[in-house]
Amino acid sequence: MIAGKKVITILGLLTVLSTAFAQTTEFKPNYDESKVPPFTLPDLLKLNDGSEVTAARWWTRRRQEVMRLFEEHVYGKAPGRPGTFNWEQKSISMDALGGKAIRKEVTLYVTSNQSGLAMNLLIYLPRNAPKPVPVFLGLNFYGNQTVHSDPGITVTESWVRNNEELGITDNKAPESTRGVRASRWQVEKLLERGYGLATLYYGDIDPDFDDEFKNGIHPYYYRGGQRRPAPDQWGSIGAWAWGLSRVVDYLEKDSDVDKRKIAVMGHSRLGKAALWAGAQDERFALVISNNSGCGGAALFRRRFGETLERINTSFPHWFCGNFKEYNNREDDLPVDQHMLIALIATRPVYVASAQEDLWADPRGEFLAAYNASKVYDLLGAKGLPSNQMPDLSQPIMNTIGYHIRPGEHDVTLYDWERFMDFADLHFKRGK
Ligand code: GTR
Repeated sequence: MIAGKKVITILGLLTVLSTAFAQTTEFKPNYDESKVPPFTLPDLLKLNDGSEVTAARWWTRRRQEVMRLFEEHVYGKAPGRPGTFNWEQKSISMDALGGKAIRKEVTLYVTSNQSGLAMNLLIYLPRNAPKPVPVFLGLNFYGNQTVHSDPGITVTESWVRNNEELGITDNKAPESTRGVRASRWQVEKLLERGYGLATLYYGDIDPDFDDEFKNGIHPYYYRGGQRRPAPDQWGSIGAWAWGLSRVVDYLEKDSDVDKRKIAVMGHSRLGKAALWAGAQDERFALVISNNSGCGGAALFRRRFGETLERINTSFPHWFCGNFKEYNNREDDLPVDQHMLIALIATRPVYVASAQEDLWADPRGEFLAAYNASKVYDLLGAKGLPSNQMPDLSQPIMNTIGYHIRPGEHDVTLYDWERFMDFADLHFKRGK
């Protein structure tokens, strides 16, 4: 008995030690191009049964196949458009930002009785531009009040991630967070060029922490005693993408907005969500990924910077359960991210990288966009012309667009100016 107890104690000790070891062994990202392993990308232009994909077959078969693969293995299936959906305009100003803008706040509900999940949308429209106007839609990280110092914006009351730099310490956004992310949104510049902006806090759809999907949108769709999404059902990125589509449900009804000219834009984890939203929902006329990296525009198989295992470890709630099967097995994953970008074809898609953002693997982002070009070219649109990355600040603007700029992981005025150039080009607008 006593010997048995000792064995158990030693085993216990070993478990504690090995867990502590696993937690302290630091992940060392590869930043050396010569250490990128050789790999073969899954062929976009072969059906699962091996037959060739023609332009017609892309639309009738291959696109659906690729979509199913992403749903089943990467982001999980989302529930689609809800039966009951309504909204309420919470505020409107016809002379916001010194008369330059119309500002609206609209709350979107997923239930008919307006209790439950509320997504608070902020919209700026250029006041003097002829309506309807094209709009950029993007999720924000810390609440709508961060996108501009405009005192008319309601400060979010939702749970937000703590961020010492922004003075958020108790998961609640203080007044002082007004405008702290203004440089990432460039509201005035958008308005000057005739664009509107629609934005909402991503945590209104699903708060960004691993609570095993008890909060946020997921529980609204549990069926028959279900307690968390099944392994092939949506994680948080799937939920954020779903929320972006719910905003389009509303924007389509707003007569100030040109519903044929809605561009979805996202940075970093929200760039991952923007790409997945754009892939699934063809109402997004244009899609922009900014520094979206692993699980966004970057190729998993390069294992450069953030890796598949690393992202599943740091953010176990982002992808579907099945995705964890591919930790350290990138080559077995039936897709890679060039296929995600190809799902957007032939709508315009723009991928933006930053030189110092090695964690997001700029070359991997470029190569995914380049390899998606096969589908664009097959369908008569123009992808990226070469597998050589352009120089810094030398944007390419075909139906697939790309730039890499100097600097770090961020959204800058330079990025926005290129996004607007790209939108001008495809929405056929003069400068
Ligand atoms: C990092 C994560 C990246 C990216 C980024 C962000 O911690 O590893 O994949 O999503 O966060 O969203 O800012």
